[in-house]
Amino acid sequence: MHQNIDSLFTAMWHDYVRMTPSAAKIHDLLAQDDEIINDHIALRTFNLPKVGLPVLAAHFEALGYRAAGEYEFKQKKLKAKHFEHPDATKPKVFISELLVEQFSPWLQQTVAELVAQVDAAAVIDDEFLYSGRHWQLNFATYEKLLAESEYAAWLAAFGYRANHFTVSINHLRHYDTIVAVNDTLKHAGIVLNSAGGEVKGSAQVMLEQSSTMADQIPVAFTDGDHTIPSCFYEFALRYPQADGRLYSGFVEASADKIFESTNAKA
Ligand code: OOG
Ligand code: NI
Repeated sequence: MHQNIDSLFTAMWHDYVRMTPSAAKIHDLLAQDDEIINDHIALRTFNLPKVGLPVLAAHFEALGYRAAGEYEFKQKKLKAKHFEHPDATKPKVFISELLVEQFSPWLQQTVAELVAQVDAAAVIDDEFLYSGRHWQLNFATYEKLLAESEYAAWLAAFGYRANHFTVSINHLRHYDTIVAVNDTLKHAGIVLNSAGGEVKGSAQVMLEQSSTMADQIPVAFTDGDHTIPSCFYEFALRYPQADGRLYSGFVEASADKIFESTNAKA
């Protein structure tokens, strides 16, 4: 387990930027002379005991994080939880898991074979949360997974690492609205995820979110390199609750569309 929250997120950021070259560019574009505050990261996994959501969560719980919200995505066959730290300046963590038993026998068998290749000791290593893929994967299997579940294919290709970081718009001095952030990004040629509209959520649900479409990078499969969607960047504006504190949860209907940021562009 990691000893320190900040060093864990720094290590995850370095891995994430390698997967997502545009994130470094966007970070600099929005930062100007400000510091960028990370609202949250997200991790994905399969719901098999060796690597399930609780296994990933344990790394954060050991650092003082506590489960704070639960979410279900029936169509995508996913469950998720989010975790918060008592120190509200620490990023929130959104962890989802694929409900493997709801898929075809072929997918269940394939995922079992991938997870069987994970060293049981690796999952408690300090580095696990930015260690990537722990299995062999050929491109035909990736494409066949993609036909059943985009999430399964992404996870098979990229494994254990942050699939996004999130710019806290609340902490950007030069932006008051998510639309202004989106406009800056589009002017810079960044493609946003428009599933369900560029802005997901509203002041009524106390959270507005937008995201880029994932970068495309070459990934090594056992039978050669293929360029596929990697990771994306998210932007979140949170609204104050009655008690004056910013809403700290997630919104199922919005999250459902954010997942699609790793889809291949149409
Ligand atoms: C997580 C998607 C949900 C949010 O902020 O609602 C999410 C994922 O793509 O793994 O990040
Ligand atoms: Ni997110």
